[in-house]
Amino acid sequence: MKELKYQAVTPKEYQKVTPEIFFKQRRRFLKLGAGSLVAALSVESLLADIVNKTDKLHYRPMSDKEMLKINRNVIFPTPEELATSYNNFYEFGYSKSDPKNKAGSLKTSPWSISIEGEVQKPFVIDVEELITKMTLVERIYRFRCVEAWSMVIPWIGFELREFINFAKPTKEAKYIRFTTLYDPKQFPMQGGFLGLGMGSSFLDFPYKEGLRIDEARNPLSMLAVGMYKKRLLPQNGAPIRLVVPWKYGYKMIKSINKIEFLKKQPVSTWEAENSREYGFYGNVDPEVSHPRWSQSSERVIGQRGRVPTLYLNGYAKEVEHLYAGLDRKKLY
Ligand SMILES: Nc1nc2c(c(=O)[nH]1)N[C@H]1C(S)=C(S)[C@@H](COP(=O)(O)O)O[C@H]1N2
Ligand SMILES: [Mo]
Repeated sequence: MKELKYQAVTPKEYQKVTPEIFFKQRRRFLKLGAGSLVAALSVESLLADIVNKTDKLHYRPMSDKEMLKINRNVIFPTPEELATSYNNFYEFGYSKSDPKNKAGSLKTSPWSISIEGEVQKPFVIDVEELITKMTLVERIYRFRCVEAWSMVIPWIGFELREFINFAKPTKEAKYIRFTTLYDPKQFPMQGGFLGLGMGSSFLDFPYKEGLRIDEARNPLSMLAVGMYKKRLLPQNGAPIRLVVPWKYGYKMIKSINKIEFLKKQPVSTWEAENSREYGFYGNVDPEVSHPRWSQSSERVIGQRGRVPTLYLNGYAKEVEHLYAGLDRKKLY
């Protein structure tokens, strides 16, 4: 596979896609003085290729208490080792270690994607060819699973709106649906419980997810083909997966091989399984509890303790307008 050529995050862009809190926090961190020099330096080196040191930002300094809470979930990207070994990919099993242990055999090249439904002309394209037609960018996003844990992931991919323009949907297209490859030979759980081909597992495979077309066109929405400056590994949804940072992780469907434009709101896989617990919207909201647990705080993978969950995962400024007038309880 060819090396990924992508545009690294510019300070301006970073500011656009990353909560202000990040910048406030970073400044505060750097101001702590000699005692924190080592920590500050390591933060600087972590970010050296991401954020230009001359960026001018207006901000309200945070209290030390706030800082201690926030720096854990925003400043530090999750160690790559954790992001590639603690995964949800039910096609390989229910445990967090199954994807890494079992996904190695997934054949991700060649990989074609079929574009169907409300488009001027349906077509099939290989993911490698698609990549050459899109503008690859790096985006560092917070990532929040519905199970109340979180990470910070440096993705590489392209904006979904660029793909939508390329796919040329008709005016009738109000929703977009993504489907994971169906191949029980490669995804053991698709073959039924324990891969024995007896009945079906608890999920109705292939995994499907959907977005409203305006959500999909939001500049934060992307199709990722890499993370940590490299191609996606199979356990993270190679060769191509959805990334929508203000929604719970279950929306971020992996290993996509079909994209359809639809007139009507589709039913997602988890929604079909239990719509009370996993709605179509899946918006991160600390005030709307999961029926079995609170969503007001989260466990940051690789850190101790919990931090407060942010409304729309910290991206309210960018996406809140999409939900004006809608009941937050119904956006779960
Ligand atoms: N096809 C498919 N996509 C999927 C899943 C899955 O089981 N199958 N799990 C989802 C859930 S619940 C989460 S939290 C994220 C996990 O992504 P990660 O393993 O890269 O962190 O993938 C999402 N995409
Ligand atoms: Mo999840």
